[in-house]
Amino acid sequence: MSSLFDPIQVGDLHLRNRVVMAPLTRNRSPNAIPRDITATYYAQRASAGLLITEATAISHQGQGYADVPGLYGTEQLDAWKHVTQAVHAKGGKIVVQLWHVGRVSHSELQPDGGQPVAPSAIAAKTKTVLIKNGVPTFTDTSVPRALDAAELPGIVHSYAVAARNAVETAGFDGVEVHGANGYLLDQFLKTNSNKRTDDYGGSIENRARLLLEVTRAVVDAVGGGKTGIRLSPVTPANDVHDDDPQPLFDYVVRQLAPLNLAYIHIIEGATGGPREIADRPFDYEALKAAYRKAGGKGAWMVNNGYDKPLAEAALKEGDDLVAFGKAFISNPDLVRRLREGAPLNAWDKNTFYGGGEAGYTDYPALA
Ligand code: 8OZ
Repeated sequence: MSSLFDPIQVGDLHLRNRVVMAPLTRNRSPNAIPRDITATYYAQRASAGLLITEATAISHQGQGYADVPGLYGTEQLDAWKHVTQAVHAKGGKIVVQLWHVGRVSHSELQPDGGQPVAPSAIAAKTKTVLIKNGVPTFTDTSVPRALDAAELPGIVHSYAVAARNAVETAGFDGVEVHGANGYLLDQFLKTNSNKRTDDYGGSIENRARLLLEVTRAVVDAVGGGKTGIRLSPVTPANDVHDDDPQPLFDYVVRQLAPLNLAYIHIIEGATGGPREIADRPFDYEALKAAYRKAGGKGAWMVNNGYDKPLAEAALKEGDDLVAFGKAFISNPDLVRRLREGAPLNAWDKNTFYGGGEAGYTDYPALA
């Protein structure tokens, strides 16, 4: 039986252990450009088997929050290059999470102050963060406009361009398609946010179409061995809900199986919250079985509320990788602490989003 601390080959990537740093939004990139402290932050955590960056916008239209980074400008790519170099200098591996927020945005963050875009013109009952007079301020998201089907190829292309630039210019080891947490691709998947009557709405096949087109385009751009995807079948994050998620996600992973992805990353339950949701049951073992039965060979990565015993139990059940979120914020040396059974530093919620080094690069490692 493999342990959390054994190496593993994941697509093109050789990982030194199975402990993954989950993507974590930190809002410390003014003008969408990561600063030097971001290179320090990721390099401090480079002993993870794999680092997944915070969600990173593939286009200006894909931006939804103040001070989150992007991948669509030269300065952004140059800044990320410093991050990947710092991580590689420590022997780490890092992929970037490709993000389009869809309707979870505000006109102030959009090109020319326009409306955010979505499958349908239905506002998300959720907040975003704007900076008002220098102060991060929770603000209702704007009412989106429904995307015209003729705009979708351009969005697919933006993902592919961002993926290629991420690998070829910024030096990332790969990319993760953000298909989770109520952002654009998840909005297309789910019944409460997608009321379209064209080829991108209605049936499961239609609602999954954009996510699959995007993933295929990213695979064409950088290769399946450098591509992962994150899914959250039942999360209520950002006001998404599906009437029948099991057949939807079973279909999605069956379609992903032939793409030879590096990994499938599943958020179990409510993102950052309870692993079980009473009125949203879901069978994750059945999902994994559907992927394997369809010939899917990618690593199976699980996430949400894991500690060491739960992570070890997951590996025993045939999962391959475990992604830890908040514990990695407050423990740069989380891998060592888990291995040695050392106590973990507590995290400070007040410094999750925005600010500088406090609560970012100043959590102590073991001596
Ligand atoms: C927390 C705050 C803002 C964004 C996600 C990208 O949930 C996020 C996110 C998380 O995937």
